[in-house]
Amino acid sequence: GPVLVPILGDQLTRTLASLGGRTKADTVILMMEVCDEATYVRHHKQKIVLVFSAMRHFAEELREAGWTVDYVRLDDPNNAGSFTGELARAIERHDPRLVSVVEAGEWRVRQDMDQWADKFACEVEILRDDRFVCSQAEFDDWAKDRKELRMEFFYREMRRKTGLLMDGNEPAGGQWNYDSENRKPPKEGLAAPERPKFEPDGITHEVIDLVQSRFGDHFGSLERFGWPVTRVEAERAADAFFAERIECFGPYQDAMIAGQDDLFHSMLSTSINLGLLDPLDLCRRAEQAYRDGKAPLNSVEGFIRQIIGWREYVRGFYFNQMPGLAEANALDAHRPLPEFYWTGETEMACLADCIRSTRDNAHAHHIQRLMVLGNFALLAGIEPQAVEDWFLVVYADAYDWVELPNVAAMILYADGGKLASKPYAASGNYINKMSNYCSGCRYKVSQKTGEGACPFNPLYWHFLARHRDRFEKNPRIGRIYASWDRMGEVKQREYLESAAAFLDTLEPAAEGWARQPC
Ligand code: FAD
Ligand code: DLZ
Ligand code: SF4
Repeated sequence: GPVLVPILGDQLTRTLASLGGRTKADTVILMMEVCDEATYVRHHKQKIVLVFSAMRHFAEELREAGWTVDYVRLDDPNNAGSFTGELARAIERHDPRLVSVVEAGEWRVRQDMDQWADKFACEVEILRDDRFVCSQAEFDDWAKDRKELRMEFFYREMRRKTGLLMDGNEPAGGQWNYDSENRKPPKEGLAAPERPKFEPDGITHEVIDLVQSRFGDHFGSLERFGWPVTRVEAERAADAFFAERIECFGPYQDAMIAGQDDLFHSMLSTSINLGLLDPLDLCRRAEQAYRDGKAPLNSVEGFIRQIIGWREYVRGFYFNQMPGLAEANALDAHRPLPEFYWTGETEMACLADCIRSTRDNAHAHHIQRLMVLGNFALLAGIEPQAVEDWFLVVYADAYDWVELPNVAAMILYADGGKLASKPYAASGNYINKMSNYCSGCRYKVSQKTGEGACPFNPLYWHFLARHRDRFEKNPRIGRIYASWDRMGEVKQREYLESAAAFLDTLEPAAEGWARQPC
């Protein structure tokens, strides 16, 4: 029989390791739309449309290039509903001599995949996903003798390994990291050029109808669907970023403006994570823009750091820390997720705008995820698993390997500080400095306690006070407790009571938003 090559929904790459060295006459590519993947959490409707449409387009592209593709649709009456079930059926159909597959990106799927060799009579090979710069062995080796894992040191290794932004042995410009230049608050009237939106074609429309009818009650709106669904479209999105937005990407990376959902961000994560764009390629293009004098070093370094730094780092961290990471709850947080994360109905203007963008676009940019949506969940002590489910559901770029480290470790400190040296806790002051949200809010950011005070203010001190034992000795935030002590008991009590009163008003989310049996 032939070689059977299953390609998963986030492996839409023409140079995928499992296709290397294969001949078209001797290979059957298997692609599977399965209910398990569409519902292991109840993904935002745009995410399912994106993945199915990109899969269908990729299958077409492969067929046009002469490959044989066996494509199983979700509405196939015999669809077994899972990768393992569909592989079993495909093995019966094709009687392959070998199944060759690239390792899955999610722990959950890898567990199933590891059973395949025992389950099936034919040989099964699982190949490393070489679309990442750093292999797992390399990451584990880097991590093994370190008490603390820090992105910055890992990142320097990746710079040396790839040669990106290196002048010999030295970092370009003399510094490794230009983050201190990337914190400009938004100035009055700041506006970014619009990113290209890709009108749904026939294939996408068909998928939209399917998703409306099968997953119509999932979170999120489909009206503004405009994600790239092919490599060609994704390249156009990248071209637009390099031509129009990279210059301001760095300086305004942490800025937020009500109603401006993309600002100067690349908006390329969905395409990178699906495999439509090669991350290293994008980094080389960014470096070229700097070398040609078309983009400043702080923008280019920032962009490259997000990709070969953060993206590679969280990937390595995920497999290094699983399965424990999914259960971690170092701060012992047990409050249920508030209902407003799903409905957007809150009088906090910052949260309402971030949730609105999330619903309309299946996207929010980094600082919205980190310092608004994440910061609130941290301060309010929301249970990590509920927050993780929410982040996995709502973003079109969300896969467990990238979502979980960002949520559990980066924003919630649920790993007890293995990934980040301090919790990203902040009061309303930070949001006010970096956005224009507060001027349109019912709450007063300058008011510290009492009715009408910005809830982030008392929540911030409530968080620090309840975790004093843990954070007092932290060299990066320990000193804050001196300010707390200087306040005196009356002021402290006002903070704690204001926070408690606010927390009492939070309506817990109804069951079933994130998970429901298929
Ligand atoms: P840009 O700002 O233009 O950045 C360029 C690229 O760098 C991104 O496309 C992405 O590939 C990479 N990148 C940047 N930051 C990170 C990071 N922290 N981790 C990994 N890659 C990064 N990103 C996801 O792809 N999927 C997720 O599920 C996801 N969940 C997140 C949850 C939280 C709580 C936080 C704080 C961040 C999360 N991120 C996630 C990272 C980041 O927010 C998104 O990658 C980014 O907003 C995507 O938009 P962009 O392409 O315009 O990014
Ligand atoms: C996200 C997703 C969805 C919604 N549906 C499918 C699918 O039907 N078939 C498929 O191959 N992949 C899908 N994906 C992406 C997978 O969840 C992703 O490839 C794995 O989780 C990676 O381990
Ligand atoms: Fe958010 Fe507080 Fe500002 Fe309102 S006042 S927008 S709640 S930070």
